[in-house]
Amino acid sequence: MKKQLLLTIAIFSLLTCFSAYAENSERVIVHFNSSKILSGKSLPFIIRNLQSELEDNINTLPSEIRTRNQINKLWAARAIAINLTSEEQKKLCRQSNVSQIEPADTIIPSPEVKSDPEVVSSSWGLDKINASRVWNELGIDGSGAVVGQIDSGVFYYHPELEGQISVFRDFTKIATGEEKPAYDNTGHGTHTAGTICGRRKSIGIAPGARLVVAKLFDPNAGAPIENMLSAMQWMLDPDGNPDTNDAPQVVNNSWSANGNSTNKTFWETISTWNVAGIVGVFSAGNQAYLGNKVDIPGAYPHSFAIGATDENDKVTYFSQPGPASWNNELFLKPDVSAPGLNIISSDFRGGYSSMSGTSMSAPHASGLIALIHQANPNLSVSEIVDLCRKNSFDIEKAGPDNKSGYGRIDAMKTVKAALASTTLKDRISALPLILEREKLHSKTSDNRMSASYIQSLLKHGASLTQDEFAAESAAIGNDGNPYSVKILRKINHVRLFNQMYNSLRQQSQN
Ligand SMILES: [Ca+2]
Ligand SMILES: [Ca+2]
Repeated sequence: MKKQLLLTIAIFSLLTCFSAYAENSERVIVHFNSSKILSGKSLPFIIRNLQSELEDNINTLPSEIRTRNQINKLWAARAIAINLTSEEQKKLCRQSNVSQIEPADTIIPSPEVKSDPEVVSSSWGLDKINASRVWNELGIDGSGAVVGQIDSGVFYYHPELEGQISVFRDFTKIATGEEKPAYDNTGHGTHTAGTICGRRKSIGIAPGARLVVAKLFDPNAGAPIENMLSAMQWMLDPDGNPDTNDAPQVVNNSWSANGNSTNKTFWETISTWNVAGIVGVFSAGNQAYLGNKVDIPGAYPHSFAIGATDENDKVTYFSQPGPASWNNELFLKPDVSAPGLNIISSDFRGGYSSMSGTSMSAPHASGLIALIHQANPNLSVSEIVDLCRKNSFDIEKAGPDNKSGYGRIDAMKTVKAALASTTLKDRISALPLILEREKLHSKTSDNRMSASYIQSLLKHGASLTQDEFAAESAAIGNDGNPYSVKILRKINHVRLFNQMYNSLRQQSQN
């Protein structure tokens, strides 16, 4: 059985290897077979393990190849980018640990900027998914969460995004790796960033979240897959130090490549994100009218694809449907849908503009995941995806369908379910992690991230019944966490204050 599997892999390698045939030396991605399963491990362990696994694979290459300059080590993808002649490619194809060789300069098209002629209404999407109810009734606004964004960059000085951008890197010119202040020259990224975390509470789903921004797209210029794989890998370790946990918990990807294929370029990187606890959110694609199914990487069974809905909860004419097909098996896609028609958000020239596309839907879902993270920081990627699916509002055909997936996302219902899946004790125990993240992602003396996270704990504690609070107090009192006692004391004060306030109010009414 094992032998048969290896044989299948070998045939697959030969088939895909020769497709990259070229006379002269060309830049290619060499993909290696994945071996180790790393789920349940810490992020530093995962990163170091993948890095050393890649070194082992590089060491199996002929010495004249492995000592070559300009090898780009794409450990998250279990791959390298390198210049090879066609003879060398053929030679590597015969190696048992090489699964695929493909051109590195295949272009992922720049996401279309579909500007609507005029601003037609307020940001209806935010109300439709009940985001403001989550802030007001549950005290949760995404504080403590970090969201990654792979797009056209962000206009740093937009008032909606002031203080929201933690790190920026320009991947359009990968060779220079030059650090610059965040900028956006198409408008697409500033718009999606506003929907994720615009902080004036009029356009952003998670105004408390911070952004890690990778710029990949220039006007009318797509991104070569080598740059894209590099940016996706960078999300796991933005500061280049595997021991610091500065990775985002969700990465918004309002881009896609043609899905009617068996293209697995991004397959391993998505798997790596998943074991690292990073939810990859992808737009489904905007060409349903051409008969296209959901694009990759959203079409992969292990990634999260978002379709677009309008104000009446109808899937838009452009939103690409499922199902997706892998290894002769069909998968329901998109996973869920979110507002994507006439969406108002931040404009890269300042002010606001309206845009349409599944590009606008994905950031609604990414913002929701930041909210979920504040409610329960201990959920795995599959648990988060599951919560989003199960708590969506059913639309189109009854039950899960290949137009809308599980339905249109509902932030209130989903975040409530996330809160119900945890305890106050577990939320408090995540505080050291949030404080570490704040140190890595906040400007000096800004403690907005942890302060708002703690505020939401107080709100949670105040909302418990007397019995629930007694049970939580007993559990928290024994956990030996120095933060717990302090926070418990604060919650006690809030509860006593509320009791006093309510009885005074009652007296005055009598
Ligand atoms: Ca790091
Ligand atoms: Ca349905």
